Amino acid sequence: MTTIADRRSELGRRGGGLQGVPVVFTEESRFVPRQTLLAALLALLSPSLWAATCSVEIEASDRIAFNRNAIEVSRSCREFTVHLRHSGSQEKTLMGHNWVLARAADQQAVAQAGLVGGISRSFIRPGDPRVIAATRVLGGGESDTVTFPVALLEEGQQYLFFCSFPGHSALMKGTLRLVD
Ligand SMILES: [Cu+2]
Repeated sequence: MTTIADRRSELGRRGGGLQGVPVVFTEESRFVPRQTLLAALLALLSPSLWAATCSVEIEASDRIAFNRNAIEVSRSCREFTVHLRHSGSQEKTLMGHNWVLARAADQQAVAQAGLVGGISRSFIRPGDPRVIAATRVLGGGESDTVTFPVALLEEGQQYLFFCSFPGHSALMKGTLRLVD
């Protein structure tokens, strides 16, 4: 996590400031001029210095549902991370959930192909090239995370995320799209 102090020291290292306000920080420096502090705060507010949120938390429970039906991925992200949590208490063999990403046009075929591998392969056919990203199947109380390069997403393409546990994808799915 980047703190104001980190930003300040970075500005100090660059030796620059906003609008010609000199920014000089040394280890001994105890006194921060008000102007300098203002410059640092303005820098923090500048949109270009804010990294987009390149991750999302998604949850499922003992019901056949995700807690969201849409995910937006900023084009400015190099990678995107999905944190999946199963907040229920049922065994994964009864009410398992995973998070799988594929093109919308491939979604049903990917779910179908995944049935063959069974739960030991998290209902994903090993090596299925249509799977862009997938977590393992979780039971109650478990979590998993998957990260994928945003470069895998094509402009104008439609994507769906879904749970490939048998019978779940009709209810457990949503859209994923690129945004600015
Ligand atoms: Cu599920």
